[in-house]
This record gives sequence, C-alpha cells and structure tokens, in this order.
Amino acid sequence: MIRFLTAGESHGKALTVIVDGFPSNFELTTDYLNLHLKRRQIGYGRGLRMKIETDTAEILSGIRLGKTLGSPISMLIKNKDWGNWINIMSVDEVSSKTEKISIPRPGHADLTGVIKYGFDDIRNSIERSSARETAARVAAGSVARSFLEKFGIKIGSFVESIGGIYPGENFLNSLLENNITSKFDAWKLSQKADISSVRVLDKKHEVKIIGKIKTAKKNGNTLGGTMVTVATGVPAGLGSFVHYDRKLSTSIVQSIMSINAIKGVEIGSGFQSADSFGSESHDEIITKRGVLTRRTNRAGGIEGGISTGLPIIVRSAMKPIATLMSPIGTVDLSTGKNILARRERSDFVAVPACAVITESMLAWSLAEHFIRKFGGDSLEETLDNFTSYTKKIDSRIKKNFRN
Ligand code: EPS
Repeated sequence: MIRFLTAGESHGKALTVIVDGFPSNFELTTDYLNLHLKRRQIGYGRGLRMKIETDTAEILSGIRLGKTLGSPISMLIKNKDWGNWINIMSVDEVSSKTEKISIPRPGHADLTGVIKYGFDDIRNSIERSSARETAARVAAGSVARSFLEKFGIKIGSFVESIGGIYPGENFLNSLLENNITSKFDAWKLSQKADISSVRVLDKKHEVKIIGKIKTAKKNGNTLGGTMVTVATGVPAGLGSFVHYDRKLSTSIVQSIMSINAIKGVEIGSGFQSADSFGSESHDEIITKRGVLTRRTNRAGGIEGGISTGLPIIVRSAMKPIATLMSPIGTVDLSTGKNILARRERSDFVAVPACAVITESMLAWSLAEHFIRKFGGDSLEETLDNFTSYTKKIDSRIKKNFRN
C-alpha cells in the first residue's frame, strides 16, 4: 500500500512529506515536482503570501540519478516567509512576548481547533489548518502522477465556476454526454486552463469572473467556486464493489473532500442524476471497433466502485475563503463579547489553485488502487502485470461468454 505523511506549520521553517510504497525504477525529476508546485501558486485573487513564496521541493531521499529506488521518498519545501515569523514560530520558548489571538474567524478551524486541542492561542489552530499544507500534498500527489503517466494515465482540471458564474457552454457536459476515451488527454485540459488567470476554458467566462473577483476584493469579501478534475487512460477494473472501503469512488471522494475548504464532491453527473429518469442517467453499453465501451460517461468513469475505462470525472465545490477583510460577527474568547472577526492575511479566491490540488489528490487515489491491483516492486514488474491484464480484457470476456 502507498502512503504519505505531511508535516509543517504555515509559518514554520518548512513543510516536509514522506511518500512510501512506490516501485523502483520510474523516472522522477525535481523539475516535474516543481512544475506542479508552481501551478498550485497561480490564480488571480490570491493574497500576498504567494508573492513571497516560490515553492520548490528538495528531494532528500528515495531517488537516485533521476529514478526511484523503491525506498521512502522524502521531500522538503521551505517556507520563505518563516524569516518574518522566527520569534512567533520559535520551537523553543522566547523571552519576547508573542501576541495571543482570541478572536476566531467563522468558517475557519480557529474555534473548533481551540476547543479540541485546548489551546490558549488561536495561532496554534491557524498554523496547521492553513491551506499551506497542500503544497506538501501536491509534492506527494506529483509522485503518484508521474508514476501513473508511465501507464498512459493523465490528469487535468479546469475551473467550472467562481462566485456562481458559469460558462455559456460547459465543457463538463461534453465530458458527461460523450464517449471521448481514445482522443482525449486530460493533461491537455490543464494546459489550456493554465493559460487563463482563473483556470477557465473560455476567455469571455474569464472576463466575467475577474469582474466578480474585483467586486469581492473591493468589498473586502471572498468567493468560492466549482472545479472539474479528470483522469484519462485509466484502465477498467480499478477499485471493487466487495467492501465500502475498496471502492475507487470512496477513495476519490475522501481525497478530494480532505482538501481545505472543499464542501462538496460528486462523481460524473452526481447530484443532477438524482433529478433524472434512469434512462437519462445511465450510460448505454455499446461496442466500438469490437471493443466494449459506453455511449456516454454520466457515471464519471466508475460503476459499482470500479473504473469502467472511461475518463474519471470529479466535480468539487470550494466554499469562499473564511478570512474576510470586511469581517462578519464572532465572539472574543478573552472577553465573551460580540465583535467582528479578525483579519488575517489571506486569499480572496483560491479556486484555481484548489483545482491543481484536486489533480494531485485524484492522482493519489488512482495510484493507490493501481498499485493495489497491479503490485510490483519495480516499474518493469508493474508494467508486465498491467500489460498482461489490459491486453486480455476483451478476449477474456469473449472466452467466458461465447464458448
Ligand atoms: C496558503 C498560504 C497561506 C494562505 C492560504 C494558502 O498563507 P498566509 O496564511 O501566510 O497568508 O495564503 O491559506 C488560506 C487561505 C487559509 O485560509 O488557510 C498556501 O500556501 O496555499
């Protein structure tokens, strides 16, 4: 089984992550990790912190001469901003007084954190609950992603809406209503989205969204949005229906839901399918050039918790960032009195960056099920297992049913 563990506070010295369980001999470069870390920093509407940081991963172990060793891969991402927080974030006690925060922001982990951990300073909640931690997740997810690419599995995403502004023509509908298996490479989708400052696919849509973000900023407000994350080249047969925790869908939804500020995740046509007739929500099974496939992909590439071989389509909703420059009401824990919430440097919108994080988390879930199915200690062994399985899918069905 693969696993990863991140550590680090938002304004501490660095984030660290250990990734374990991947086979040896697959290529992984620092440049590849840094490309995705950089993508996580992008987007119109982000705050000042992203101007300070240039996130790069230093690989400390697990890779030699550009290839994985099969041993744990550990990585370090320095927080440049730590230089401004040395006293406040000191590991050892300091003689200078550090200001204690007693005013929780609604919507953040400020209050739940102090209740749960018995803190006397909200700073202790803020640090680890910050979305800064997702930089470490992108590093981990990029290891998974690089591995999956060796098998032709590609991942991409785009922003579907910000602040309730949707595109005139929603590409999500084409993904759900067509079978685009062979032609489509999800990474190309990301490359197109990355050109836009809010990671949408259409210029007119971008202009409208930027207008709305400007209004939010002017009013000291924040916005959320929805994202679509796609994986192509995923073979049929990942996941299982035999147990709740073996379903591919279970793992994907958990992974995406774990990202800061995510409040909704659906696979395929999700909530919309609840409003449709069965005949409108399922994907007819057909043969294309002698191969079994589906006419549409409303299931989002998963049936019965198992991948169908069609693109995996995940849609997720991010709530607006909790820190408001024109704050809403809260209670000062030191006085018990009603007061407006504290301002803390933050982003106005982080949906474009969040979409990049969903790519990493989707990669992780797919790699988890991929390695569970195909195993192998080296890339060559995994490739052998993968090829022998995928090559025979159709002939096996014919043999089982037609003899
Ligand atoms: C983030 C770093 C944080 C925030 C943001 C994401 O940095 P700072 O707190 O120093 O400004 O910009 O986190 C939040 C919006 C949040 O609510 O936690 C990052 O690296 O992505």
